[in-house]
Amino acid sequence: MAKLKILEFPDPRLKTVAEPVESFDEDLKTLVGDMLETMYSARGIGLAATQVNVHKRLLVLDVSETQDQPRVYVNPEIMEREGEQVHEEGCLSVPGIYANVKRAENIIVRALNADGEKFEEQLEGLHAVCVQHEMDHLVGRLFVDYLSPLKRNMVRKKLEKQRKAAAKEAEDHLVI
Ligand code: GNR
Ligand code: NI
Repeated sequence: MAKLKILEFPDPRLKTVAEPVESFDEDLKTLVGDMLETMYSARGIGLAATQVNVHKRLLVLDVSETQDQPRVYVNPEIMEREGEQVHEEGCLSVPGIYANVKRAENIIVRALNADGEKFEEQLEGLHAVCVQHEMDHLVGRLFVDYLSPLKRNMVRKKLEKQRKAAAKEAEDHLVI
């Protein structure tokens, strides 16, 4: 298994629209394993293939408290949505930024597992939020796209500042 690099906003590759998965081969299983390792190591509850620069319709998540219930959704489709919920969201591609986002409360999702077998389930609460957040990534959308352009610009500047501070920190720690 391998930990993959997560793209960060405003990387234009995060705007790529993913293509359906067509082959359920060993490469797909390796990618799923690598995405789960990447998600757990980053302490995320979900990860879309787009975030690791693979533009296929595939997402993984684990919304369990014990972080031991990995779930895989290949070519996911939302068949039905009902109700509304507002949840504070974060994103591994927008580190350190949190904002309230309005999503459907209940959804019915149809998808395939890593073996290409079809399943359908009804989700609510955080599980439903997470699937909707990840499916947005697959069409090139981030949760900050729901904010006003002004706020999104503030996010861009804050991330730039964070990155500069991190680079300076790394420099300060250089031992020669
Ligand atoms: O780790 C994550 N937490 C989270 C919290 C609220 C709503 C959505 C998420 S998903 C996010 C991981 C991520 O960026 N997935 O794309
Ligand atoms: Ni995200």
